Amino acid sequence: MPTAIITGITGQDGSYLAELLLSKGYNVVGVARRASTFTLERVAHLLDKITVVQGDLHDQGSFMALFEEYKPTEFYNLAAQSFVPTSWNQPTLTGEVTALGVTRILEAIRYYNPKIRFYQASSSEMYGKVLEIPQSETTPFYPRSPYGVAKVYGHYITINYRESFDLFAVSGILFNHESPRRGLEFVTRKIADGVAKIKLGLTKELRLGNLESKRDWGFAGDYVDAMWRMLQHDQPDNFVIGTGETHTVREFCEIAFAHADLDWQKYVIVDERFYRPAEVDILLSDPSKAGRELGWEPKVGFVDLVKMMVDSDMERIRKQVANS
Ligand code: NDP
Ligand code: GDR
Repeated sequence: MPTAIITGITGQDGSYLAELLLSKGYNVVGVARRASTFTLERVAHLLDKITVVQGDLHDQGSFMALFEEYKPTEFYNLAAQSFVPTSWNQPTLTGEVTALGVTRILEAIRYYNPKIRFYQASSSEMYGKVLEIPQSETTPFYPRSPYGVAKVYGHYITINYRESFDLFAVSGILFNHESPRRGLEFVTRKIADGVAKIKLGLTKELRLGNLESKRDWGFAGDYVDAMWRMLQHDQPDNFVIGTGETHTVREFCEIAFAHADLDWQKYVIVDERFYRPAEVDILLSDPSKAGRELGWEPKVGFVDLVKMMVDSDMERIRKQVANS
C-alpha cells in the first residue's frame, strides 16, 4: 500500500485529495498544525481511515520525523496562508509559510529520501497583472499580492530542486477551484452562504468588493485528480489546471441569486472595504498541456458549480434554523 503525506489536510483541497487517495488504496497521512482546538471539520468523515499528525510549515524537523515513521512515496504540499487579503496584513508570515515552507519540505525530502515524489500547490495568482491571455505554463509571472509573490518563490524553488538535485518535484499551477467546502471568506462561498441566509430570512444584504474581476473557476473535486495525475506522470513538470473559461464575480452573483429565485441587485452592496490594494483583473487558463499529457479535463461546469454551492449552503442553513 503506497503512503502519501498531505499538508493542509484540514483545508478544502486536503479533504478532497484524501478521499481520492483513499479510493485508490493509499495509506493517507495528513499533517495539521497544532491548535488549542483542532479544526478537523472537513475531514471528520475520514478520521477512521486516515492518520492525522501534527506538523507545521515553520518547522523542518517535524517533516524529517514523519518520513522516518511513515516512509511515504508521495508528498502533497497543500498547506499555505492562502487568503490573498490576509497576505497584505501578514506579509512576513505569508512568506514564511507559503514561500519558505516549501523549501523546508524540499530540504527534508532531499536529505531523507530523494525518491519521494513531491507536489507543490502553485497558483494562478502568480500571473497577477497578466502578461498574456490565456495563461499557460510559459506565460511570465507578475504577482500582485504578497501571497502571489510567495507562490512564485514556491514555484521556482520546486523547479530548482528538481533541476539541482534531480527530485521528482512537480508544480501544479491551479486556477481558482471551489466547492461547498470552500472557506467562508472566499468570494464564491461568501456569495453562496449569503444567498442562503437571505433566502431563509437571516439577513437582508450581502456586502462585496470588486464585482468586475474575472476568474477561471472550477470544482475542487476535479482538481485534486489532476494533482494525483501529475505525480504519476513519467517525468516531473509544471502543469496549468483550469477550465479555460472566465466569469465575473457579478455573473457568479446573478446565477447564485437566480437559483434561489432572488434578484441579486436588490441585495448586493458594493463595499470599498473589500477592495484590494492591487487587484488581479482577469484570469483565464489554457489547460491544454494537462489535457494532452495527463488526460485530465474538468467535469463540473461553471453553472453547475454555482448551483452546487448554493444548494449545499441552503441545506446547511435550513438545518441550523430548524435546530435553533
Ligand atoms: P485552505 O486555505 O482551505 O487550506 C490551507 C491549509 O493550510 C489548511 O489546512 C491550513 O491549516 C494549512 N496551514 C496554514 N498554515 C499552516 C502552517 N503554518 N503549517 C501547516 N499547515 C498550515 O486552502 P485550499 O485547500 O483552498 O488550497 C490548498 C493549496 O492550494 C494552498 O496552498 C493554496 O494556496 C493553493 N491554491 C488554492 C487554490 C484554490 O482555488 N483553492 C488555487 C491555487 C492554489 P488550518 O486549517 O490550521 O488553517
Ligand atoms: P482569489 O479568491 O483572491 O482569487 O484567491 P477570492 O475568492 O478571495 O477572490 C476572487 C475575486 O473576488 C473579488 N471579490 C471578493 N473577494 C473576497 N474574498 N470577498 C469579497 O467580498 C469580494 N468581493 C469581490 C476579489 O477582489 C477577487 O478579484 C483564491 C485563493 O484560493 C488563493 O489561495 C488561490 O491561489 C487563488 O484563488 C487561485
